[in-house]
Amino acid sequence: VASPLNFDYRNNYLTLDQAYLLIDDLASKYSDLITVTTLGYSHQGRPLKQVKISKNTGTSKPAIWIEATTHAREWVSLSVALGIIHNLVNAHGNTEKASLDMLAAFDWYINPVHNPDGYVYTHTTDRLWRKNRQIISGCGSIVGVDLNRNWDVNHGGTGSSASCSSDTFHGGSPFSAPETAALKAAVESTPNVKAFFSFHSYSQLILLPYAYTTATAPNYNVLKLMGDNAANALYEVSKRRFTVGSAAQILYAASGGAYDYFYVRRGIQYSFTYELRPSGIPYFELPAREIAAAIDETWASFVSFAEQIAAV
Ligand code: ING
Ligand code: ZN
Repeated sequence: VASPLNFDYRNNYLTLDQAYLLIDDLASKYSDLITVTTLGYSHQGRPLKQVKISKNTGTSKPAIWIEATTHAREWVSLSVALGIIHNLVNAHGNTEKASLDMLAAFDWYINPVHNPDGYVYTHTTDRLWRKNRQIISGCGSIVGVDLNRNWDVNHGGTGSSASCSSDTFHGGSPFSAPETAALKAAVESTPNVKAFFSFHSYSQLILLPYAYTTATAPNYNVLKLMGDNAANALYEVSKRRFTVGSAAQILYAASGGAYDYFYVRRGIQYSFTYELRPSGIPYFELPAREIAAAIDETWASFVSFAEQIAAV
């Protein structure tokens, strides 16, 4: 039966329409747990879906925010976001290995496709497109802002470009992209946000603040221990090694990124960016047959993070 709930997101990459149908169907199936809203609209007018997963336990809980598919070509980040949504509500995959009751500990907020215009473009026109599809005055026919350079932390600084044609074009000003402005507002209107996660690919890394400077973050040692434990949990599932460290120290320096913004500007102490599989070739084009393994290994590490964050 061609119900969206049967879309096999663990073995195929979904189109935007399929992913949105799946999310809406999950929300109607688990209406006691899932609320889907629109946190804003993309440049081309597509909804930015916000999935809230919350169990009514009569107590208020800290929130954890997740965003994925900031970069259009990083398809496995959407797969992992869908896997997290599914595992949070449904005893699927490795959920039973969680010693923590994830829904008793936190309210979960997920923006699974932060860049829907770019994502559609990678399906229709250019598989390796990265930015959004924004028309910018002064850029002529060259479109697109790098949404992970458009946040207000050292905006326009090292590791970002003022050139319209660059893949790291930071945009004219912080939050000039409707997508980042909308996500900023959504996160900032959420009470008691304890942690923030961005999902990207590729390189098999768990990145800690900062990206914008090689300086060492105040709680680096705590974050490094959390990340190492999460990477070990991942290794137990798939024997894949993920390296843990600050983006500027182990990958490259980059200004205007989302997780630095929430860490530096909003005081969210537990702020991470994943770089999912693969480690190298074939880069952004992870074969569909590896999606399920990527979801399961990432989930194990994610549960480890949740356990550790719940304990501090
Ligand atoms: N890598 C990230 C990028 O935006 C990153 C690395 C993470 C930079 C967090 C800044 C902040 O360049 C990919 N693959 O997109
Ligand atoms: Zn990316």
